[in-house]
Amino acid sequence: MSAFASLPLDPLRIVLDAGAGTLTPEGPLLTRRMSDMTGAFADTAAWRQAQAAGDPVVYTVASSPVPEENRELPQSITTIYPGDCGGELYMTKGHQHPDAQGEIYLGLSGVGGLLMFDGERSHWIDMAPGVIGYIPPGWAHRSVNVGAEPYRFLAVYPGCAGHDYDWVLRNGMGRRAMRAADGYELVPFGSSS
Ligand code: M6P
Ligand code: ZN
Repeated sequence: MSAFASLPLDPLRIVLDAGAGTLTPEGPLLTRRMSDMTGAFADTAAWRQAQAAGDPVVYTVASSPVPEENRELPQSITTIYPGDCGGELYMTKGHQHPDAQGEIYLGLSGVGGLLMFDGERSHWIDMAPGVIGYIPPGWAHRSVNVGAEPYRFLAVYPGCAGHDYDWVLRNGMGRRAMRAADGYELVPFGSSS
C-alpha cells in the first residue's frame, strides 16, 4: 500500500509542465542513475566504468499524487537523458505488469522509442511530441532516448498494474537500441554490435 490518503482519492486538477517535466501537485520523484541499472546494458564493462566516472543520472520519473492502487489511474512524466553506455542508448530499466494491464505513453519533448516485448515478438514505436504509444496487456515495455536532447513522455496506467523488473532480466526485451551514424539501430537482444 502507498503512503497516500485513503481511497478513493478526491477529484484532482493536475498541471503538466512539459518544459520542466513536472506534474503539480507532485507525488514521488524517482531518480535512476547508472548504478540503479543492474543487468540492463549489454556492455557490463562500460556500465561499471560509467558508475566509476560519476554515476550519471540516466532518467527521472516525476509522478502525480494519484497512488498506485487498484482502480486508480496514476500518471508520471519520465525524462531520459541523452547518452549511451557502450553504444547502447540511455533507456529505462523496463518492466512487465504482473497484473496484465494496458498503458499509454504520450511523447512530450525530444525523440525516443518505445520498445515492447511479449516474450516472442518485439515491437518498436518511434516517439516524438504528440505521439501516443499504446502498450497492450502482456507486453513488457522499455523507453529509449534516440536523440541529443532529453526525451520526455507522459505515462498513464492502471494503479493495479505493478512493475516486474525481473521479468525483463529473465526474458530480455527482444532487441537493443544502439547508437548509429543516422540515429539508432535495433539489434538482436543477445548482441551489442
Ligand atoms: C513510465 C511508466 C512508469 C515507469 C517509468 C520508468 O513513466 O511506465 O510506470 O516506472 O516509465 O520505467 P521503469 O519503471 O521501467 O524504470
Ligand atoms: Zn508499465
